[in-house]
Amino acid sequence: MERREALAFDVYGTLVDPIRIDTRLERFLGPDATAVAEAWRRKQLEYTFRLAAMQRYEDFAEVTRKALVYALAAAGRSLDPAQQEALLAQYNDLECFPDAVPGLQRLAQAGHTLVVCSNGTPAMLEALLGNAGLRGYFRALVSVDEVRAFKPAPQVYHHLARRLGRPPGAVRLVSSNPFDVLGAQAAGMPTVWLDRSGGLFDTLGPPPAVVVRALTELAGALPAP
Ligand code: 2OP
Repeated sequence: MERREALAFDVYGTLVDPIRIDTRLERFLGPDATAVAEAWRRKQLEYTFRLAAMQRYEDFAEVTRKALVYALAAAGRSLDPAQQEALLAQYNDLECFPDAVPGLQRLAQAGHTLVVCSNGTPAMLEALLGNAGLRGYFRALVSVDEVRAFKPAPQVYHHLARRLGRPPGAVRLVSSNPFDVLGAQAAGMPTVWLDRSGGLFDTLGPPPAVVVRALTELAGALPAP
């Protein structure tokens, strides 16, 4: 029997694929596109971690813009402002993973409460999830912008729990990002690791008890009450 849970989904890398922006980058950069997309994502996350460590905040749209400029420079490439704007607009229209819609459908049918918890700004999340056809599954979009901190700062997860009116132990974070899984665990939340990497988890801590390879497995993998 499935227990009805409050499930909070990470977005980038979990529901939508930030690396697939390489198809748009290809028009401008040809064969460098995938390497630049990967460097862009790595730098974007690095900036969020560094801002969190410095206890400073610039929103995710700004961080994403600065990370793009860095990734282009690191590859020895440059794009004109209109091309950069086109890429940043595309960041709100990323491809969703093929298991996202069927997985969320099953969870919604089973009666679970679904929300999003993301580094994205509220405007980014509304646009992105609307464009991906996912918005309707979520009761709330919880953005780190509301506490001006980035994952894995504990205040993000405590804020998520407050928004849901539940203690942290009664909200389960679902993420493909190990740093997010471990951050939520450190804040007292049960978690699910969505393994999109072929088994490579962080060595900072053990993977959670619930690991799935696709969102379509999740409804059947949640522990019985
Ligand atoms: C998210 O917060 C960590 O990028 C990831 O959606």
